[in-house]
Amino acid sequence: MTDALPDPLTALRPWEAPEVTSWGRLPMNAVDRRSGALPLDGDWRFQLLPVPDAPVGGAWSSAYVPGVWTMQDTDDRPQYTNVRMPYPEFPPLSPAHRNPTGVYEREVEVPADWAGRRIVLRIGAAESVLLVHVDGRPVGISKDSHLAAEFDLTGLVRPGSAATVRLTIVKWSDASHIEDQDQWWHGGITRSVLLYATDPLYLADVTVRARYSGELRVDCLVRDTGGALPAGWYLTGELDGQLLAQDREFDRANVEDERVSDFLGEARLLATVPEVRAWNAETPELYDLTVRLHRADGTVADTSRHRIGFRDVEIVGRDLLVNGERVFIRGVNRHDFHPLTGRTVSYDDMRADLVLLKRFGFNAIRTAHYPNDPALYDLADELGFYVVDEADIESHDHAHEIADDPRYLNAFVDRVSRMVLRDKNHPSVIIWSLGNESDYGANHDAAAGWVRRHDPTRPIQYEGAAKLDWAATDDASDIACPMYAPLEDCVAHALSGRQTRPLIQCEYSHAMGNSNGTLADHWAAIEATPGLQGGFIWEFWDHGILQRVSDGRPAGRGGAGLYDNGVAAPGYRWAYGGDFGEAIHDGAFIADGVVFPDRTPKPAMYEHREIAAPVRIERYKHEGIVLSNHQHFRGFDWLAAVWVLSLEDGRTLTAPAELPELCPGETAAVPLPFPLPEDGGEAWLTLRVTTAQDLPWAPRGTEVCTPQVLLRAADARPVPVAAGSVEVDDEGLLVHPLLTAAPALSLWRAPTDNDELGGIAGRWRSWGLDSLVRKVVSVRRGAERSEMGVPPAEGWGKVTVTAEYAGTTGVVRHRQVFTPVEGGMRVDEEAELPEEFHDVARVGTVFETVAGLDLLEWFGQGPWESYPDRSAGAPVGHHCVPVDELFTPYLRPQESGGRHGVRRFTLSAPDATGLSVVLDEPRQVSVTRYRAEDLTAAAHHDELVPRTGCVVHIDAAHRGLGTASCGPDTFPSYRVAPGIHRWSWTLRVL
Ligand code: IPT
Repeated sequence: MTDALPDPLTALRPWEAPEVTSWGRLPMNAVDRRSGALPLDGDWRFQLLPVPDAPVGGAWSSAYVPGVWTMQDTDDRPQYTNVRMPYPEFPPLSPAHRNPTGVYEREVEVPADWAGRRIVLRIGAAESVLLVHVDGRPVGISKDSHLAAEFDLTGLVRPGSAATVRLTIVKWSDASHIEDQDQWWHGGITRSVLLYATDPLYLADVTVRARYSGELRVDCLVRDTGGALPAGWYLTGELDGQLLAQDREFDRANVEDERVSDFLGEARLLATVPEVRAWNAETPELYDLTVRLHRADGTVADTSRHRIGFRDVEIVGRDLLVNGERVFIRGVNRHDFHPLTGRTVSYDDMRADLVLLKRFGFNAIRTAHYPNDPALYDLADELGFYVVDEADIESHDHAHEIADDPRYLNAFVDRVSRMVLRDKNHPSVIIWSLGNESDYGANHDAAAGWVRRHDPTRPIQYEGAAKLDWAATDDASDIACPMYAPLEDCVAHALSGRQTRPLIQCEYSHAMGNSNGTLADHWAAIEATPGLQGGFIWEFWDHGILQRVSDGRPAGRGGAGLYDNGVAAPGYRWAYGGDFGEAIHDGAFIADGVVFPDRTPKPAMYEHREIAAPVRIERYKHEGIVLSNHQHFRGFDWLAAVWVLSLEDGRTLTAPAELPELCPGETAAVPLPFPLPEDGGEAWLTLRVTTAQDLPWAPRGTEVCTPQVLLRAADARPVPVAAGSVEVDDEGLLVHPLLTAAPALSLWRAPTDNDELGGIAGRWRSWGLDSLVRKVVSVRRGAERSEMGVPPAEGWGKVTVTAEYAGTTGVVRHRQVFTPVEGGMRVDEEAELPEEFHDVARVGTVFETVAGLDLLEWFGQGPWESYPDRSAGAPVGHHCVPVDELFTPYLRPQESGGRHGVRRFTLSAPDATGLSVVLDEPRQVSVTRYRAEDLTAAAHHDELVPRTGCVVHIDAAHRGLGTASCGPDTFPSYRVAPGIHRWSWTLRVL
């Protein structure tokens, strides 16, 4: 290629021309071209230019395709910003002197047997502007970073010889201003590149409409490279191996409306499938459809294969119906993300994402905030997910300016229409989304108009349109799809009588760090309130990039296996915003998913699984246990179950469970599986529900849910008999052989992301809760008759310690009464919080133990981490977890590892020595290797140095988690009030 003449593609400066959405690019379509294609993935010659019009030099390195150069060995690193653009230039401009531009080049051997065929180059996705040259000749331009671009190379390449393909990718452009999504900025080619050939007579598009009734309509477009179509071509279709046009089983099957213009062939295949197995997310029944285009002599010129599903989507009144049912949308927002490649995801990765979501009760995905990899939709069809397919439009930083800017009109319509053209045949796609966070303007209406005409079978949603008035009926959105709306507003709207359309939150329950508080409250309200149908949790991934700590580089594709259980290997860490030295960044806001960067589920996932339980225990009554079916389309035949009775005294009884035959929505009483033992104290009955057979997303025996009911409440705890003595020093601190730090008052927790970004931790710091100064007021040994109400002999060993904990704006008075009892001591505590401390993190006790007590066993909620407003997924029972596994390694260290509703626990060494604690009532307890200040001081998990002993918190009250990093705080009922708090616990040596 000669660089002497100005290259027309570069000369156009298309990176600053929003009107130019493409040049020379073929129309998007839904024809399947996977078979027979020539993959061009692998190492390409590569060089990174400082700006797009810089001359291409002679020095090449190499880069892997598909892959972003920002994750490979270049000096252009990933950068994370949320709302703001990473540079100040106003749309449509980009930084004039710093616009990394990757030039990828390779030779392609064009198969000799492609002679006479139409040859097409497909670039799966490139961000943000793609310029294509072949043998130095300009071929085309494409924008729209998350959809494929195809170019016709027929006549430009010679079958049997090699062609040089050059792909130039400009990182910053006018398009970046509408790709301002909350994710890492990268540059490069993110999906596969391939070359394929067709007959000159070819299928230009296939549009499938398959209805719940069994009616099938397949509309095909036919073209010929020569322009004019040859006479006599025709189409056939085959459904699950049966020819549509010939099969007797279909009562109406034929080719209809065949219209042959000279240049554009249109034909429609029709059929009605009797007793069709309908598609829905619970039973995703698919049929194989093959469409064949024949030449006049009957030979096949072109073929397209589709997996189709028969289903209807409609809005009736304020309900979104799938096959006539008002389904709940248990959704999550999903990005194409991978910690080693940044943006390139394999089929196996996507399958693993969806399998995990399925196992945790999700049934819907919003492809935030752009069309995801095409294979994701195949998997959603197959595994059963409702998909909100979202166009690649987010102009967040300049939303208002762009929404009505006619220069961007093309881009809006182009991006939305191309998505629809690509994904229209997927039964999983039930809603089109016009994009995210781009204000609302005429450009949106133009795009919506195109969709309504082209695909009237699916509703449209766009948060920016509906947010002005959820009840409006004249905007671009068929659904009110707010983000982070307070629950009470949603309920009030549904009850207002004004509701005109379904209310499904496009984002809610922000999963940043230790979060997703009040999720169960949300779902209780959604399920109880007609008009509310669910929403999409923000988001699936923590986008931590695996980074080598020594040189700060992304580990890249070589980093496979350098992580486990959510934690990066020594010498590596999960990078978030700022970790690549970015001057402008938004920190850990990129780590806000329900899974860690290696897809390890966070505890919030278990909460979700239980909230989505298909089988529920409604109540325990004289008639037995009342079970209900909380699905929409199926019974319980895919499930197996076993009853587990957990008694406080340590016993666990099990019995096989027979699930009743229940249709969706039905309830039935089943008898108690065993007589309730008369002794044993508190008793909980759990139905452990698993898959009864191997499913595509779960082997037989996979746990599905664990609904639970209380059969018998705890008896009043007997007051232990006073005996022996306790040792307390002059400072009023307990001296105990197993404790290295005496029990003290704790009001502080390492702020969660919600605490920090919600401004709550700032308040705590201003009150001085992170650095309370303890002053002992008095230490009294022995008891007075009047005080104890017991004979002196029993009170003599008792020690009462009064201390003050001073913050900057208030003082907490704290009293501990240590009463020796058989085998240990009882500790009664009381703390009086002044009015100033009206919403603290916790009120409780903290102490530290000697090393070696490495196993925690408890009776209470578990085994997962749980908090007062996130405890639905943790059934009460006997749990046993090594201390090192109790902690949750959130990317930015924060309060974690808590267990809710703990009644008693033991901490023991392998030789069974250790300590036991019995609590006066179910309390929040945590046992970790870290003090709150250790966690507060660290910015990344790898900076933490575990202590050898245990840091134990017993909380009289612990603040809920909420979601205030982006959304509502926890409810007032989960906050810690000022005033007097009392709690007590009994400590014994094992
Ligand atoms: C909203 C965005 O749509 C989403 O991309 C993500 O940024 C999320 O919030 C927070 O993580 S935008 C926010 C400013 C409400």
